[in-house]
Amino acid sequence: MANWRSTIGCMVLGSGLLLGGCGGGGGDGTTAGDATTGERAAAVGAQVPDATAADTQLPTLVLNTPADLAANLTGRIDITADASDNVGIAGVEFQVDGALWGDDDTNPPYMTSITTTRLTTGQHVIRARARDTSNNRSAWVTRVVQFGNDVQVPEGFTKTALVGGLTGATSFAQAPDGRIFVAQQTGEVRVIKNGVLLPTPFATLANVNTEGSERGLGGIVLHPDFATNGWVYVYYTTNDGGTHNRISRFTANGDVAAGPPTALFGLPTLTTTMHNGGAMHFGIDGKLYVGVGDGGLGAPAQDRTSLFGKMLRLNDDATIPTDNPYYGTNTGNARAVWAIGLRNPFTFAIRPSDGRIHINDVGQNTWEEIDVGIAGANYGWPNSEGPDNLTAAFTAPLFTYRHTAATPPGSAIGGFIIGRCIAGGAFYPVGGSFPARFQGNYFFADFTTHEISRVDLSNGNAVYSFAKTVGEPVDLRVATDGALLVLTRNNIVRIAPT
Ligand SMILES: [Ca+2]
Ligand SMILES: [Ca+2]
Repeated sequence: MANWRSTIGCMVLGSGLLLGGCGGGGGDGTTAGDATTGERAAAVGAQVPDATAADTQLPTLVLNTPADLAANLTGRIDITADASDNVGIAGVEFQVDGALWGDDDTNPPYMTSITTTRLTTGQHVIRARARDTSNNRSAWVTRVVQFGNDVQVPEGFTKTALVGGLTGATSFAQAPDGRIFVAQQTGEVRVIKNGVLLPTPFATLANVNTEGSERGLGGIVLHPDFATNGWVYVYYTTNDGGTHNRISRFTANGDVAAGPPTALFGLPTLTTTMHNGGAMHFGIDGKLYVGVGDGGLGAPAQDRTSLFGKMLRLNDDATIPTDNPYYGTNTGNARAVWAIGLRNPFTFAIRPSDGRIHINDVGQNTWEEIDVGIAGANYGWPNSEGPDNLTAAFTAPLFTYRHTAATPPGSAIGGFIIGRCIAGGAFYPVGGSFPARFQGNYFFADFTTHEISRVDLSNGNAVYSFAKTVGEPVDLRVATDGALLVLTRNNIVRIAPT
């Protein structure tokens, strides 16, 4: 487990070359930064010991308030710091959630403030660093804090119900034409067109097994060439030939299926109703990735010849790619195994820009986790959960959070992010309609807390609270218009800049 709090400070430091250049007599005039730095150096000229020597000594900073792990903050909070340097401090920069917060403070006392109601209730990360007159920067000093109040989206965003009227929704997908396809657990595929839930289902699956609370239709994905081939893939529990999960494919004819689906790939017979998995997405390699739960059995997740507790990789006709990691050592359908050691990967996401995969694995007793998808990786279940009992054989989670608050709150891995069932993941694209500080983030939801958080992949995988829904989230998607869509059991919530 990479401890993101210890990696935040690893920013590239400014060099002392600018001051050296200025001291050469008249300056080399190469950058506007020289003039600025030169002016600052002149302003503290009495402190410059040798104008011809570069100052390479970093400034230092002490962040006085807020305290680390300050909880339930309300009202306005002041962020205050002291800075010192061998030559002189040019300014102190502040960040909130990985983005600069206001201008540099160039005069002591160094401070800024934030009104807590501007950000969503939950975890936020405050940072400060000092810059000296030679543009040397201290490491970021970080405080992880928790905002109180009851704020459900950050300032500048609105949350609206795109559509209601769904029943037992589990997964959704969006066509290039904007239509949204929703899987309902009892076997219906519904279509939302122009913001309206069509009364006639796209299809209703026959022989769906919905025993227990987890069986049924659990996943849906559209082929990358859906616009031309109309292929809609579903993952569901069927009674045909013994109770098992199956991947089938419909062909669309307008807003309804052209006929019954074709069964493409069968998973092993189930012996419990739990941990069915069901998430499906196409990679940028054109392959179909499938998250399969451990069937409530645990141990088979470590058996690379079992299909339980795995990420699978298939061709779009459910034949098996010959470059799968165990293609040469497994036989039959087990050649589809791509990664092992998962408990219930009910949701995952693939980044369109480069194919990076984040697998959300629902935990058992203590931890929820986000794993980075790697061919042949072993994520440890059932021997390891979250950061517990990791060995060299297991790939540690990218981020993991507890089911219950630590003592004191926020002090364990995962900080103030708490939940019992990770469900829904989406990469927010660079160039989308969200402000720059949200772009490139990985958003994930928790079914039990209804909270949506975001992983700041460019800031040491720090995690910030983003939104909260009324209903229970089961899936996330960035819509074709750049909004973040949250599928709950009975509606779709749209979150977008105001
Ligand atoms: Ca210095
Ligand atoms: Ca794991």
